[in-house]
Amino acid sequence: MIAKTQQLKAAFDEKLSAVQASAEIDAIRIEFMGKKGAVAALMTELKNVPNEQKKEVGQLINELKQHIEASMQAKLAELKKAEEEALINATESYDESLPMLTQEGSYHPITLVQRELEDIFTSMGFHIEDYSEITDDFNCFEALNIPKHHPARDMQDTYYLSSGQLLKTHTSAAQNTIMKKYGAPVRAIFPGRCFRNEKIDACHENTFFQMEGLMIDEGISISNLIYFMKTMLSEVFKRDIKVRLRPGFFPFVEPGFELDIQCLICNGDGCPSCKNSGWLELCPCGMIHPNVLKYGGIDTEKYTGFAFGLGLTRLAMMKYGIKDIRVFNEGNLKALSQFNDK
Ligand code: FA5
Repeated sequence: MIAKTQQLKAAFDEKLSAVQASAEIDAIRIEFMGKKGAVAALMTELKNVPNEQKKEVGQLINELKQHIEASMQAKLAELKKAEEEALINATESYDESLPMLTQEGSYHPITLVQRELEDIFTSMGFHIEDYSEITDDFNCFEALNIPKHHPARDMQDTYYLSSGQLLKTHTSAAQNTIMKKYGAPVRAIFPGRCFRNEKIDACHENTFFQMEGLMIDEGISISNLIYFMKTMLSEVFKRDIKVRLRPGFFPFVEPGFELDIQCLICNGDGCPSCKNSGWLELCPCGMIHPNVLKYGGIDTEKYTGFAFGLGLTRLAMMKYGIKDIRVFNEGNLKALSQFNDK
């Protein structure tokens, strides 16, 4: 048996050294390591070996198996590398003067609106922050004055991950991190994708964009908030639009407001895009609740601030006259490319 094992090893080495292409390795694997292969046959014979030799022969067969596997792997890697290099080196001739066949890409309407807003806010001294789409209960709710079992959680049907984390339901989830990172004074905007388990219709998606903004400094009041909101809207629409400010409840602001704009699809008459109300909820906002400032490590005796959570997807609908929010996520390039004015 010992001699047989050695012969098999020699036979394998000889066959492997003759292999020229990676595709041939499989045949060798089957011949030697397959269910009915040479090594399996050797294992069957092991039962006939006298007991005192079994251990030694068994060990030899195991070593042979390891040798075969390792050698095949090394050979495969060597052959694949050579084959890839040969492919790269293969000279292909092509005509450099031919026009490109690919169609030029275009920006998504949300990207266009987001960039426009970023320009407006950076010109007013805000800086842009980035924030991850996966967050946790503390950042998304608790640090925003929404403790566990608070009814306000029902307004945002949340996707939880098996890790215990969650997909952020609103960009406000970044407020605490930003306060801790920069302290006060601070002016920041943070656009991002949000996720809610929503019943989808012409103005609700389960995946949509918001742009959060916050400003914290000494002596900040509601008039500052209204000034920034007005400036932002007049810059984006570049024409007169009707807005209304009404009280709105969010546990993380006090007082809180809902800033609606008159629907630009139906000019206020009512249509599916505005749920037939003539108005579209666009930008809730308010003065940051002192508890939220405290969670963020801000001195509430010295500083106050405002925050807003602009519905970026809905803003893009209004700006470009897109009647149905589902267009944004459908991936219909023909529909999405028509708004490009780069
Ligand atoms: C919030 O998400 C608050 N975090 C906003 C906020 C920030 C308030 C800071 C106060 C201070 P709300 O759930 O209303 O609020 O969403 C904000 C905006 O996001 C809405 O006005 C709307 O324009 C947009 N929005 C909300 N849900 C959807 C949805 N399912 N599809 C598309 N847009 C949505």
